Amino acid sequence: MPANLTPAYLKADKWFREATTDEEKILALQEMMRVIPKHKGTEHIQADLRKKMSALKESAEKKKKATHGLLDIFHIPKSGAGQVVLLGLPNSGKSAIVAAITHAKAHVADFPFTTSIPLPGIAHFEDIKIEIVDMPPITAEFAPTGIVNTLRNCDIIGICVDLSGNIAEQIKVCFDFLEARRLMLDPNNPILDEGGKSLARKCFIIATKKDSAPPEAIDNLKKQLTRPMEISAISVTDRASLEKMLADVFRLLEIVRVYAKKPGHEVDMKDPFVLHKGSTVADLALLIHKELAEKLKTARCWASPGSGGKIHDGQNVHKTHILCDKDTIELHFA
Ligand SMILES: Nc1nc2c(ncn2[C@@H]2O[C@H](COP(=O)(O)OP(=O)(O)OP(=O)(O)O)[C@@H](O)[C@H]2O)c(=O)[nH]1
Ligand SMILES: [Mg+2]
Repeated sequence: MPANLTPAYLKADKWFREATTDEEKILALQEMMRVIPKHKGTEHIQADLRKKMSALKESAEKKKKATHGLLDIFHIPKSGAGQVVLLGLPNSGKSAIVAAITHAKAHVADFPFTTSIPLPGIAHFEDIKIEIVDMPPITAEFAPTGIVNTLRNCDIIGICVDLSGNIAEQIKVCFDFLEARRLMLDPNNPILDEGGKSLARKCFIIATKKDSAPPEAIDNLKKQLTRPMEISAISVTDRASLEKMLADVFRLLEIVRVYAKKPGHEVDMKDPFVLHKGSTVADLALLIHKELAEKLKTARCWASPGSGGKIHDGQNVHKTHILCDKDTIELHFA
């Protein structure tokens, strides 16, 4: 009986063949097992996939034990309100961004492959911190092995495109790289891990070196995009463009800042709690302390001016109340 393999299966198969780590191969195999047409004609392939999966899981486990305690330079622990990992071709200006908006000692140079390992830095946006990770470059032929892990674990991928260079080539290389590894969000075909979490990441374009690009470069870039994507045009010599890029990142992170107030005390406006958009008063209590959350009785809210004036200052709110950016919340416990 013919197997009649579908385009979705062939895509996952390509992902598997191009994967360079056991973790990535396991993800691709899971996807192949999920999308393979389930009928008699594919039974032998399904059995082969199961065999490959158990061999890979065993090998991954062995490697984990063998390298226990060793540092994985491509594993960048998250810090701050969100993590942006930069992706781009050599010389596209990744390190210059990290050097311009963080205190990290990113090495900027006018020759390719200057950066060889990831380097995180902390940028400040208003009253929160955003982590920006400088990365080694990719080309059509080469990408460092661990780079997919760094990208897979971030909140947002910042695709750096040098506006003064070959825009079409940069878009093609970066999009092909991300699509082949299922790192780009695809609402029509979401890829989830075993826990139901998305394996793809939100991406946006950081269009670099706008000071030395021809005026039509941005329009040219927009024409090259095969799918809609936000663009932040920057130059490291233009502070305002970098501030605007951080504001774009803040919006893309879809988070809210909430200031906690103890009853009878002044509000602490310096160090907000950061939650996902749509979080409630109960989520805030949980973030502050699990045990306290169980004892949460009532809450009062001083809404941010941008929330539409539906809440008056100090109004009692239910624990299911959805928080807005810059709300001040006073929690009362039993
Ligand atoms: N005119 C101008 N030059 C820039 C800008 N950003 C970066 N450059 C220059 O572009 C060159 C490459 O910048 P890098 O930041 O080192 O590029 P990279 O993407 O980190 O390069 P790799 O480490 O090889 O991946 C350097 O000479 C920078 O000075 C910019 O906004 N305007
Ligand atoms: Mg660099």
